[in-house]
Amino acid sequence: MITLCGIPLSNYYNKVKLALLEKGIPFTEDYVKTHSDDEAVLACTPLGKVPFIKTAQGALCESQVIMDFLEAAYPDTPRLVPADPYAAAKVRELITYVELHLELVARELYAEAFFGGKVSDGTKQRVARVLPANIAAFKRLAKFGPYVAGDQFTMADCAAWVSLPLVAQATKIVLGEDLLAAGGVDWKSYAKMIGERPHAQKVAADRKADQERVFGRS
Ligand SMILES: N[C@@H](CCC(=O)N[C@@H](CS)C(=O)NCC(=O)O)C(=O)O
Repeated sequence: MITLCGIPLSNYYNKVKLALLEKGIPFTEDYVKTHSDDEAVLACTPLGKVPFIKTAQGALCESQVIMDFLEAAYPDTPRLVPADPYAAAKVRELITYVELHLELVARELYAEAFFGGKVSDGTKQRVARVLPANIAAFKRLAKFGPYVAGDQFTMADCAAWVSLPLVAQATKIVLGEDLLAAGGVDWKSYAKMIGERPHAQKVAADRKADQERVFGRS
């Protein structure tokens, strides 16, 4: 049995959780906070980032590594990448764009957007400069047909559904403009459509409950 470790507030945790649920893979959850100095945790996730999983063979960290492991280790569950190697690579290409070129750039704003901190003007200027170009590039690849990679639900939707709203919210709160919407990405309709899936509803409910527990608000 797989154990998913991390926190339900984490987008990367929820990316893997949605995949586990969509694939019908049995798992349990273990609440493990970020920035742990516990040697047992660092042995599983050396940077202390979440999520990580524990398997019968050992631990694995990095959400996309975990996704690819699940896809390979559970071939008889619903596929989250097409069988065709090129189509599968196009799905992973989109995930890279969402996470490396959108989410990781917007992440620099999270301290101020979500956690009561401050980010420097230099950081804001950098994000405001880099993100519009990256969003335009993402738009060239994304299909929204209706799923982000085309007409099938894939692991790119697990990644996009958890991260696009954060990019939009962080830029709106800190820069005063939702750069995704400004760039012509109708992320709200997309997030609503994916959010209607029963497994996405479960992920969202667990996230909301954790947010209320931690911050006393949703
Ligand atoms: N590339 C990692 C990113 C994971 C990540 O950044 N997780 C956040 C929580 S959403 C975290 O652990 N942050 C703490 C840190 O960066 O030290 C993955 O895909 O798993």
